[in-house]
Amino acid sequence: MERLPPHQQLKTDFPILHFGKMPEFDKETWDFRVEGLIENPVKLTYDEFLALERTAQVSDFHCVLGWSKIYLKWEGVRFSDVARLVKPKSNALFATIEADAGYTTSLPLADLMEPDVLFAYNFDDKPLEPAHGGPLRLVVPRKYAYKSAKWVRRVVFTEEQQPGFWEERGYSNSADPWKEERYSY
Ligand SMILES: Nc1nc2c(c(=O)[nH]1)N[C@H]1C(S)=C(S)[C@@H](COP(=O)(O)O)O[C@H]1N2
Ligand SMILES: [Mo]
Repeated sequence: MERLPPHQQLKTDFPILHFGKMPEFDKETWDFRVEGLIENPVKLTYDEFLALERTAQVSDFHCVLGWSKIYLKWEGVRFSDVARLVKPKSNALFATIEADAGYTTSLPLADLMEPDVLFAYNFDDKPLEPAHGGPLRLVVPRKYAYKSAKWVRRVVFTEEQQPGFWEERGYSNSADPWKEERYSY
């Protein structure tokens, strides 16, 4: 199976890439909230999040700037398992993912419900490093990695798609690396 989308180069190291300052993690004040068009809003502590059903997943990672990594091993909670817990209403069609330091991205639920989409807290069988989004990041392997928000704190289910941080700055909303959907023009 071909794993490298068009015009992507394989990286051996794992670059660290984000806008702004890396947030600090305080286990005592950290929480994970799910809100918006759902029956059952939740606010979980770090330990409560770790107690959710966990899934391990090997997947690939494609940055829109042209580098990819393959066979990354993540462990965490499937987006679909979180959705099952919060019960989206019938008019919920998208979710906005909000991270510390103001970063956001959004996706159709149809993409987020794929079984390889995780809120990941482990990488390579170790706790996810802060630089790569620890304690918790979203991993959306089938989209360019700006959809894989690091330091996730809140998910909001919506009827219409809210533009994310990079999407507002000219990057594609659909972000499919196999179709090279890099820019919104
Ligand atoms: N919170 C946050 N998440 C983010 C970003 C960011 O700027 N802030 N950048 C995205 C982009 S463009 C990429 S390529 C990946 C990089 O993840 P890495 O630093 O673990 O390689 O994080 C994504 N998630
Ligand atoms: Mo990126």
